[in-house]
Amino acid sequence: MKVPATTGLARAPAEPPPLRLVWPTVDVADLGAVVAGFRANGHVVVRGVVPLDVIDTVCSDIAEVFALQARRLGVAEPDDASREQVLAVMQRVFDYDVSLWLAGVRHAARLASVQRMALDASMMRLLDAFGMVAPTLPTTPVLHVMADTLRVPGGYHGLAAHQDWPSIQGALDSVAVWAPLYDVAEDGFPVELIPDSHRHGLWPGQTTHAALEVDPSSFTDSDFVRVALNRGDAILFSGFTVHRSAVAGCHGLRLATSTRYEDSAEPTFVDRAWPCAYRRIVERALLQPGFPSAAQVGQALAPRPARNTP
Ligand SMILES: O=C(O)CCC(=O)C(=O)O
Repeated sequence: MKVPATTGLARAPAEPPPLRLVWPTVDVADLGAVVAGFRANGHVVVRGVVPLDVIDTVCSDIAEVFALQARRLGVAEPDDASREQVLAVMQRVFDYDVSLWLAGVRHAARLASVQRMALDASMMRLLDAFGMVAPTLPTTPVLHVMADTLRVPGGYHGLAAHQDWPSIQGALDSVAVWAPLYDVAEDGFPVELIPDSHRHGLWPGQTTHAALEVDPSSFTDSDFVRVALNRGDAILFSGFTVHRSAVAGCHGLRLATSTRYEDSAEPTFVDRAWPCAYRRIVERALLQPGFPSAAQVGQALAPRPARNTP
């Protein structure tokens, strides 16, 4: 690792990154070890933290979002919310119209179930263990979709090396929780990170539309570690941990959510009056002029049967 102006380790030759194990890996039952691991390393892998029924609901809602478009387009709907079926229906919508697929991904990120996962009691327990006072979310959870067959030309296909803090600029002790919705193997687009990179504070980099990307001359590919995660597991990392999407050699569909939590009482956060680089922007002009008619409003409000949601 070539860290900013502190060490002078040699640049490794360009070759595929070795698959080292991320340490530490802790069961959620040992919350003390979770926090200790995070504080010592800037990241920790927590096994079994997100309840599976909470994840199941997210997956079936995502399947439903794309099923709604599949029905409209007259293409096959998913039979269930398995990864294979979700990929298949996403693929059909993608092949029909990439912008419709993108709209589906953006819409799925707004699902109540995604937000509920971020606010589940399991997450609140974690934040309590970290000693967070009146924790806040600087923005809603992010839904990350990666698949080799769902690659928008010139569009998003993973994030380059970055730290989260510059995108938020809030509490210095923020914790990001990255949780897969299906198992993620080491060749299934995991997140990879540089252990101990948080110790160097802000790394030099360049602002892009997606992040403040860390200067590639500051690291080598072999500095990154990746780990396979099962559904229910999560990686917790600091706002200063350098991380990126693993792409090389990866395939399949990977779905994950990530949420950032901040401690209202972090002293510099209080002194800086809780800044937040995220902005909510509202388009005031009508997106579809002339829509809706009064009849459409009436129809939308007509009685319909309740759903038995889990
Ligand atoms: O899911 C990914 O591939 C990237 C996640 C990430 O870098 C982030 O959440 O900051």
